[in-house]
Amino acid sequence: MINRNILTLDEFTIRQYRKIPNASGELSALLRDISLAAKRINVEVNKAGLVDILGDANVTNVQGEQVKKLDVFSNNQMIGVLKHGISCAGIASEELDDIVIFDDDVSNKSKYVVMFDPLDGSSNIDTNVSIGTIFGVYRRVSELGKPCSVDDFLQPGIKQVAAGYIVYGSSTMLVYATRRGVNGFTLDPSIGEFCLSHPDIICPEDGKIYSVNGGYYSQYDTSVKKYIDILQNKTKENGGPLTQRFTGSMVADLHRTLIKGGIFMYPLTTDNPNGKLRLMYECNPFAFIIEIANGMALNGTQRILDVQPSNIHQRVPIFIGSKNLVKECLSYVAEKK
Ligand code: AHM
Ligand code: MG
Repeated sequence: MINRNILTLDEFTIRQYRKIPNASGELSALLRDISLAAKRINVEVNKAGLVDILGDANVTNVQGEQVKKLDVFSNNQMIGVLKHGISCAGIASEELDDIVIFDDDVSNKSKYVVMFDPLDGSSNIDTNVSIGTIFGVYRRVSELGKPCSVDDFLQPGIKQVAAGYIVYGSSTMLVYATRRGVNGFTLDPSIGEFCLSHPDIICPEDGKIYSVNGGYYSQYDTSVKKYIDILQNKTKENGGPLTQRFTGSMVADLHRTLIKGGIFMYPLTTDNPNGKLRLMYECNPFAFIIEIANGMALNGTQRILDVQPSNIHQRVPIFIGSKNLVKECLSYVAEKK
């Protein structure tokens, strides 16, 4: 009997699927594929600050390839691993206008489609703020054996079978959720593997941190302003005082919210009257993860996971995090309606 103190991502997912009768292991393979892309993206993200001394976008790298912008690089890595794997019939990416249907013998038999934001918060790269990759996995509704179709992608978030993110931060972590729970894995650079470090993550029911871009205060509607005023003025007696944090990198802000509790908001603004964040690549995956972890995610009137998408790139407002804070937020934000 080997004493295994450390469980790698692969060992963990295989352990999970062995518990499910007739499971094919496709989801496990898909997560392995995504983790490979994440490791490659991580290497490039770590080198981002060296671009000026190692070369710029017009220079070729050691493999003879052109050095590409990091978000294009990340997008290509995600597409590459999913196309060459056995589990994915097609993808949609925040970086691309249209869905990509893989349409080959293996992919046409694959059960899943994946929607992702390859490098969220990339405007933060210059200043070393954490950035991330976000993904949501859906079971196809189109016929197996044929190419997947746009209907596979236009499913509400509640239909996700798994969702996750990678945060390239002080450590690199991969966190993913299935209906069985949310688990976090930290990249051990010495063996190049993601290792289980945060089993069974639960988002605390309350939190001390709220996260919103206060610079847009004048652009928020009255009900949102009122709720922000309430948060700012909480005293010890009513659960305060609270801390405000907003990095401009959703993955970093929501990773903190998931672990420590709190609320993250990106409401409607006059500049972004439909909201800024994308339903399919940003909001649905995080809504799924936070809900599985016992939190809540709303668009102001409705659960994010129930929103029926009409367009793969549609945007939504979002209020997400600890259950009690999101409920409290709703009591103000819904007042207007
Ligand atoms: P991106 O997909 O172009 O990187 O934009 C998404 C990011 C989120 O990570 C973050 O929460 C938000 O944009 C910040 O936007 P703003 O600078 O408008 O507050
Ligand atoms: Mg994004």
